[in-house]
Amino acid sequence: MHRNLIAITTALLCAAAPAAAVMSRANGARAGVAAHGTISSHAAPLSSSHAAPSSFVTWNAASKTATLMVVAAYDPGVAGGFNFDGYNNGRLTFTIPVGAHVVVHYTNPSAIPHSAVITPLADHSLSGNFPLAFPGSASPNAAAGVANLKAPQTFSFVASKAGQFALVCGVPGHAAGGMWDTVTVSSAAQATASAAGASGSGGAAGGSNGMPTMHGNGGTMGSVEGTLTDASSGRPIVHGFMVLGWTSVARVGETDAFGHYRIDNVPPVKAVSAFGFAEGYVYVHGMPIAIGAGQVTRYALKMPRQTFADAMLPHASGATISPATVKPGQTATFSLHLTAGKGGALSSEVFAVNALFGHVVLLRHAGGDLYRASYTVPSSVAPGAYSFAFFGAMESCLENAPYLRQTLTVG
Ligand SMILES: [Cu+2]
Repeated sequence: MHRNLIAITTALLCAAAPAAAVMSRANGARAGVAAHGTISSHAAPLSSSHAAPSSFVTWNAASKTATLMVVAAYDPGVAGGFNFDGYNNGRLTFTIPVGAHVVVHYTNPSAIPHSAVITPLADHSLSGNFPLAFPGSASPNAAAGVANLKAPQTFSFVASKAGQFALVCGVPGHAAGGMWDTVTVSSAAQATASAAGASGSGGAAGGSNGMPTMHGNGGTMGSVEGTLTDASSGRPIVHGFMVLGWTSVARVGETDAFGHYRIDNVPPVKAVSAFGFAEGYVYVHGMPIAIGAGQVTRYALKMPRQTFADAMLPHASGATISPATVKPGQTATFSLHLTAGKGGALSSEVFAVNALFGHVVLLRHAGGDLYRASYTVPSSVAPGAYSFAFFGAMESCLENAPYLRQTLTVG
């Protein structure tokens, strides 16, 4: 059987911070992230928990055409935005007459990239690389997705065979995290949509990315704390990294046995990117968050497990730190050999991190497969031996696993 695979395409969406506006408010107010704008293609407000399923489909009997309105993250409160039209985990069902023309208008008002793919129902829990159910049944560059998409991407196909299919997000890990609904192609007389069960906001299969909140810490610098948890099980992720402002403030925290991280003494900034990385998980590009003077920003991420074959992942080798012992204020050279996996191109996110060290060492391309950084150890770093985790990401949100380790001794 021929499977029409969607190529994983290169895009900057995992690597670049989305341009969402961030508002900082003092003392207990939510550090609101204005990631959810209005949707030009649909009149219903985003804050409504559910719109009638029938409002997302129209049927033209004369032309035998079903028009679907598919809005990713329609309801930011359902599974952290990992939903279509407010529904996740298959709860929304589009029913399409066999042989119908199907036109899908896809939008995504959120700052997290998503896409829309119609795939066989049996494939809905793949980590990525979803086969197309019908030629043309996906939004462009579905593996990368697109964020802040207000003008619809429109794609169309012919529902040429009866069967059970799924509408999934093609960004790796998102469908496995619950971002899918159901499409039934049958002998129905007209296209309809219906919903089953409750919303997924408290469900077992959570999505990603809640909203950050803030409270006072009494100082002049800011702090960030929160958790990294498994998007499917809800269990804490241990030894995961929260990377804050990888090209700016370049700070990092690591999760403990409760999945909790905290990063202190962060300079106040209106918006800084936040990424969750953990071995065995698809990395999560979170919302830009605000750091306030004297404030603690709380930010939690739910991360989807990655289940790709090793060949898809980037391959890392030869991590070194030289010299292995330095004093504060002295420079060490960090290097790593890194090659892309079959899943796409490498991004610029190549890191050596240790949370007690606290600062992100960003390795830059130095020719061939070599990535390198000459890093001057800040005088604020306490003496000690720091085991750095080395990893590099691909633009498809995958990174090498396991992470490589090298120790730098400061003192
Ligand atoms: Cu998605």
